[in-house]
Amino acid sequence: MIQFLTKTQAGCRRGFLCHLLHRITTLTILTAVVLFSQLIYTQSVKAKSSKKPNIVLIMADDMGYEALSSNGSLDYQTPYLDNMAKQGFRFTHCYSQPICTPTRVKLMTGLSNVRNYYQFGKLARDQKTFGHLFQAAGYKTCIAGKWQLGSEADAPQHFGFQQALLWQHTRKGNSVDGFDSRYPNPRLEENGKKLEFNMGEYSSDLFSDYVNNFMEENKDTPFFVYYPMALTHCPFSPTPDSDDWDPKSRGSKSYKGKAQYFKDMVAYVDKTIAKIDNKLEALGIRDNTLLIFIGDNGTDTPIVTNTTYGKVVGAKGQMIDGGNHVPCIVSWPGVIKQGKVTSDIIDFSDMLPTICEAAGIALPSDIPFDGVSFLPQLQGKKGNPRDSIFMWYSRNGGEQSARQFARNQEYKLYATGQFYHVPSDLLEKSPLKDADLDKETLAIKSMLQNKLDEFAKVKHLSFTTAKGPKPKVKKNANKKNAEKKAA
Ligand SMILES: [Ca+2]
Repeated sequence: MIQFLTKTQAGCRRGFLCHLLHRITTLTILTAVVLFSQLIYTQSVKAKSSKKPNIVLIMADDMGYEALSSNGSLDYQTPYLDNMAKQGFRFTHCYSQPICTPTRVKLMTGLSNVRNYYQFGKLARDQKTFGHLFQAAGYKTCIAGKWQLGSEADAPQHFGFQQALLWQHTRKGNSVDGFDSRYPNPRLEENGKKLEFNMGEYSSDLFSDYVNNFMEENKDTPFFVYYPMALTHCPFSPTPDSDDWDPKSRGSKSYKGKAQYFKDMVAYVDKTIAKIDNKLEALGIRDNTLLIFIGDNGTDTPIVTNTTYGKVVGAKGQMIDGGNHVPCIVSWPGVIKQGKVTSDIIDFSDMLPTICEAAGIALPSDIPFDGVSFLPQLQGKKGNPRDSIFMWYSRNGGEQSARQFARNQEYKLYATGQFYHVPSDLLEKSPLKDADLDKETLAIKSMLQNKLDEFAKVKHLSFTTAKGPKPKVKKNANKKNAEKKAA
């Protein structure tokens, strides 16, 4: 019994020490686990908050400012884009170039056309694009939609896009027997490889599927998607949602098609934006994705749109407002905390510096970028809004035929001296005379003249001897064979 007690007491003493040691050890381990967990959590939050944003830049073709119901259209409805605008930013003064290629060159390089535009349908091979900048920064890059910037098979990769599904890349936009190949059963190229579709496919569905697949595959890495849509360029023709959609159609044979379908095409743009936006949401990356929707130039003729501010006549290709006033909706739920309609004026040279700043990409110092980043405004700051924009436009690149203006939200001054009040004179029929102007308006005119003078000093670079290969001009005799081979 004594022995048992002694043993028990000794056991108790040993047990107490063991218990104490055990508790100390457990507490030490627990503390280490808690500290370690906190460290992991802090790093994870830090990683999450510092993860570079994805950029999705979507540009409709020939869809002017007035085509969105949020911008005043009474004839078409764009509920999805309208809702996106309500929660994001809607710019009421965004200006492109009057037609496709000049706009694309300006958008992709961040430079005024006066510096680097040389030919319709071409982008000089020695130019640096936003694709290059994002790829160099470790982004995965993708382009889908319309190309029309050089038919070399490697063109999209050469300009910084790792993945590409394009229309009018290595082939012309029409088949040899005259069908437009951009919409139903389209002829496309994926990374330069020809693809034929003949099962009732619609190009917008193919492009948006491609974009969505790319985003899914790269959801864990920052990515940059540039989607220059085929819609809503002519030929105005049925979409899969039109009553008379024909899945066997080979496309329109007339260049313009029928204007009555423009409405359906606008609705399909809206539906496509919803499809991509919903995909971002489903992937759990919507908050960290900056999505920008723009139009590449004004609506084409013969489209006339009734709006809350009167009839707007499509003026693609022209210097008047209807030729280059375009929609711009910006959505970034993780950053834009409150929806805003802004009258800050922006042009297409501003997109490159804005998306680069959003991604933390420093602009190369050897390129004289013309844009101003509007990122601060998206972040709720005043930023550095422009007092005016400058446009230099020459369809075929010649300096002699170039037209130029500088403008602010209300007034526009041409290099040739004509001065207009745009809101009251959309068609620019009544140039203002100095004698009729008050001091304030004369000061605006003087400010715009300074802008014109500033760009008058810029040297227009000639790309007739561009570093890249000159485009091969096919002779008519060879055209038929080339088209047969392509098919
Ligand atoms: Ca266009």
